[in-house]
Amino acid sequence: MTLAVATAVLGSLVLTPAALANFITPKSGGSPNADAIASLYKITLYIALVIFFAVEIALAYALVKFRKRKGAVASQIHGNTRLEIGWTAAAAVILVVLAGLTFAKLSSIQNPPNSGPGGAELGEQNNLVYASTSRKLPPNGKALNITVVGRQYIWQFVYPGANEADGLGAPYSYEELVVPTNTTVSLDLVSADVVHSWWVPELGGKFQVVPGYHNYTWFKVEKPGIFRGQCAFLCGRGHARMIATVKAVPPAQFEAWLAHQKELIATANAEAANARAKLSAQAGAGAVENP
Ligand SMILES: [Cu+2]
Repeated sequence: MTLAVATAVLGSLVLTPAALANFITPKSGGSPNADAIASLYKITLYIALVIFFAVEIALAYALVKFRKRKGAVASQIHGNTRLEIGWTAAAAVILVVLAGLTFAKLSSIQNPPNSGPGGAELGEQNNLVYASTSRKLPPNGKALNITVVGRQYIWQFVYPGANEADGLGAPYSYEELVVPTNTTVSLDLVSADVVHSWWVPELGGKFQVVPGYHNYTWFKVEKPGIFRGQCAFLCGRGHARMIATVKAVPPAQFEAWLAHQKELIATANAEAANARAKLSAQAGAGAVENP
């Protein structure tokens, strides 16, 4: 390898401090909870960096200053009460500061804000069937509630819009979750089989999807965009394929998409019912018993 190539390779490996910070801190920018997680992480990281360098510099100083020299005799020290109280108290102060910062930020991570002006109009779908202490709703109680079903190996998203009579007929989609911008989206996470983990890094932290339980999270996307995620819990041999995409579109476009989706599903269901009726009406050699 020539020197020029080696320099180029080395040059590409060296990151600017900003790029490095993005590389080692959580992704954010999609939703306020992800932003709050990232900023809390950065504050903790910077405090840790200051302490790390202070300790390392003090260590290097001591190593050089008190290195072995000819004729030098090490002083024999047995304890130093002031120093010991000092570092114990300093560590406790750091701990208390970090805990205080974490608790101060926690509410902005856990509690969703109201939808912004121009967000999707939310009707009666917000009435909760089951009261829950773990589901957080915005102060005005209005959120677009979507059920996320984890199953080997695909994510299913069930939107509001079921028939009032039987609770069936809700529009749904697989793999791609379409949401309106400027609208608080509350997710009800359930599993159809094994444990999965819902994770779209730019929209917040991971949430375990456990059979028999309901877990809740939320996000609110300001601008149209696409956010990619991936099941974050090894759930079987197809785990790597279990991807998720969140597509945020303007509310009007969302309403149109949802209506179209409902129509497509109704048409497909009608066709399937037709095909089933034909099959069960068959007679003769090709007869199929319909279970
Ligand atoms: Cu999975």
